[in-house]
Amino acid sequence: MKPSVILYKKLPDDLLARLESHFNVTQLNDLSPQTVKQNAAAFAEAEGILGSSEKVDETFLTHTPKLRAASTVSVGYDNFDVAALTARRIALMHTPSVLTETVADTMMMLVLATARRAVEVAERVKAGEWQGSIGPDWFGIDVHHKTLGILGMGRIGLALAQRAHFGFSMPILYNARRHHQEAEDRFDARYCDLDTLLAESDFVCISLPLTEETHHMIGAEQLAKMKSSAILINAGRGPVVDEKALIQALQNGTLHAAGLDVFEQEPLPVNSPLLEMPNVVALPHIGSATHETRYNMAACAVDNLIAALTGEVKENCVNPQVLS
Ligand code: 8YV
Repeated sequence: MKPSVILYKKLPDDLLARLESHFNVTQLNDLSPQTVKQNAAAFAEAEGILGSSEKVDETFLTHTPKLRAASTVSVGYDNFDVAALTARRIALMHTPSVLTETVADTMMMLVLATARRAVEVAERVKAGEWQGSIGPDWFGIDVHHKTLGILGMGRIGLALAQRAHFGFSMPILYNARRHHQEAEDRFDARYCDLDTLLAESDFVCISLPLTEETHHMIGAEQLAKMKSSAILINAGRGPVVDEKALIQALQNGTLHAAGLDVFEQEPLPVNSPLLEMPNVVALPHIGSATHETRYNMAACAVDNLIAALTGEVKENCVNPQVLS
């Protein structure tokens, strides 16, 4: 008998076929309490689940007594209660490597778009405002040779450092839990404390997971330490930044601009003051959202679930202690 799994994300046909060749798959739209209630029998039998951003916590786990593995189509897993999963010996699998380059591209795009005001001036062209030769009210600021500060030197931080160093000749500062020799050797990145990074960087780029330690790590106090000419980029998780404090800093002009792919609440509420600011580039959490990368993430998540339930896990497990 094939193990039963719940799929709560749409998969490309070939990947769905691969999943179905190993498992009895119940396809659902989400993991909302209503969906769980309506499909109680399927959840009671499920040994695996595969999806992405839905919350998986203690309450959810009371409905899945046979669950052995959860596979998320993402690198971030802050929506999973890892301690609760681990206590029940449920393996949590994620997709860390396949999206690195794409997310780093997104971050570099935000650096360029905010510095050169790409979105704002493109909108002015569309509005018919380009009537003669352009003056300083269309100008941006340079990116090349400016100092880039990276918070969190994981895979994505490293790929961003590579782009900034080789592509834009940018001196790089970074702050992370530990020194990263490769970043220092290959990209000349200099480790420094958070306050120094904030004070010296022209661009502060956040590439951190959301944890208890990183929640609101950038608040009013930290924003005040940044140069008033500096730009904040966040493509990690929204709640790493205190959004109210960010809005205030932008409104007061103590921060030059912000490029944001993630927000405290997603989708970003349409009445957010951020949407009224020309110096804010707000993206709809597209960090990894290319056809190629989203396919590779989904394929990785499928393989992760197959490994966790029917084979041998060699990589991508967040809590490998449950496997022994
Ligand atoms: C995915 C992400 O957005 O991998 C992550 O952690 O934030 C994104 O790349 C998202 O979770 C949808 O699958």
